[in-house]
Amino acid sequence: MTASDTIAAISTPPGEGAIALVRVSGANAIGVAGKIFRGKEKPSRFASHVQHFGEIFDGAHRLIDQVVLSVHRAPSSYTGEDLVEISCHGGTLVSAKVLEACLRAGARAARPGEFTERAFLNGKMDLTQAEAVIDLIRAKTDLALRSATEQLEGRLGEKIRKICDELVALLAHIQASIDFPEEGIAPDEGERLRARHDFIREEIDSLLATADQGRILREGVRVVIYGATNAGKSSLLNRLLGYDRVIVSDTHGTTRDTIEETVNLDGVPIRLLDTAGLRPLANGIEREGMARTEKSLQLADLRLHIADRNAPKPPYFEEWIVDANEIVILNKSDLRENDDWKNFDALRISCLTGEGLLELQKQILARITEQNLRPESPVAINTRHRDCLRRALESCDQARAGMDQGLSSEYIAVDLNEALRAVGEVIGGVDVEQILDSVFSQFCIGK
Ligand SMILES: Nc1nc2c(ncn2[C@@H]2O[C@H](COP(=O)(O)OP(=O)(O)OP(=O)(O)O)[C@@H](O)[C@H]2O)c(=O)[nH]1
Ligand SMILES: [Mg+2]
Repeated sequence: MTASDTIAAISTPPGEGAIALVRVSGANAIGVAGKIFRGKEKPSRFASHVQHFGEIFDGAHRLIDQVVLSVHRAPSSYTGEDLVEISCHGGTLVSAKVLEACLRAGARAARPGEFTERAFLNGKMDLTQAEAVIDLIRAKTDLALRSATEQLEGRLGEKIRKICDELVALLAHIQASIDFPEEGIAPDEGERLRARHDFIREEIDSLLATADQGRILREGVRVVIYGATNAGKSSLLNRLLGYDRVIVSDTHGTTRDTIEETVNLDGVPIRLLDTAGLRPLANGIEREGMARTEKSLQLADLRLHIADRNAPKPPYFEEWIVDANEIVILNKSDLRENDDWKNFDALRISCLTGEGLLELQKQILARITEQNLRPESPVAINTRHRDCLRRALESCDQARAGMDQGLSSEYIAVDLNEALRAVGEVIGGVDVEQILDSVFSQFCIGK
């Protein structure tokens, strides 16, 4: 499958730099290059993957820039189509003019992600690999980067294909008894069939268990700082970030909105949220801020509940229930402790002197590890994969229920087909008929 038209885009980020890269892909990519490039040789005569120096001219034969151009012939290119790469000088206007020249010569402006989409459509990569490209670009920690690289190399795709193969084999055993009931073959039945099924279910389940880690690798752990006004929430955010991001003042209710920043804590990306302080007598804007705080708290992986050690203990602390997702912190340990806090079990820190902050970071990491949120395995699925695999699991369970109830093979096969389709969606679809044909050709069916 190939898209027919030729696309072009500036592949480097906007702004000034040493070099900008303009890419052209499609059946007419080399033709487009031929119209705008002048050098010792014509691009149509270039060997694949070799760089050539030359000049780019626009339609009116005006010189735009001196460039280096290479031709990557199908199918040995990123997109699997003929691909031309033009490295021009990295000015915003220069690169825009080179792109314009390409468009005037017959290419069309590419949509976001279209080069990678074509790579997928042309079978250069499966869907998980295409998704890994964007993860790789966005990776903020070493582990996220490693995870993306491994996914790009096809580790997740491999696992998915293995599950597909096992589902196909299971289907084949069931289908064999439908299609060739009289033939002298011995497809698995009863316990052996169930064991096959249960093995597949377990594999899907263990991939599903990586969803939380996948979310954290891609988005970070959501850690929400909350508590009474003036407790030092914004000071804590600034401290953990290492610079003064948020306004700090001794006025109660300084922070009105939620503020989010990402920090890298020992390789774990943390999305830190500073929130509007909670207090009973709040005006309109503050109430809205507090509503936002509540919302952030609902989505938090971990809550840092901070109070001022120097101030009286807020009454709500009396019946406060601290769960595993909350760390209670008493701030301002450089000041005298109010008697209310005597023997109160909490981590004491000072955002002013930095005392206790290392211990806090340790505790944050420990909680993340305890809750199995600390990403370790580089194979971790994203939300799309999770949705596909959940559907697959449901269908598997239905098939299993069918087996247990002694339903006829046709019914069980329908559910397993559904499961196969859902797992296949993770990598971009499987052709069930084709795989079944190839499996059946291996079956030794009677004489
Ligand atoms: N002595 C002392 N003062 C601190 C410490 N941490 C914060 N403060 C001060 O306490 C005041 C309130 O700090 P903020 O960080 O603005 O408090 P907040 O919880 O964000 O307050 P709101 O945004 O109003 O809810 C400021 O004057 C800070 O300088 C600390 O550890 N020791
Ligand atoms: Mg604040």
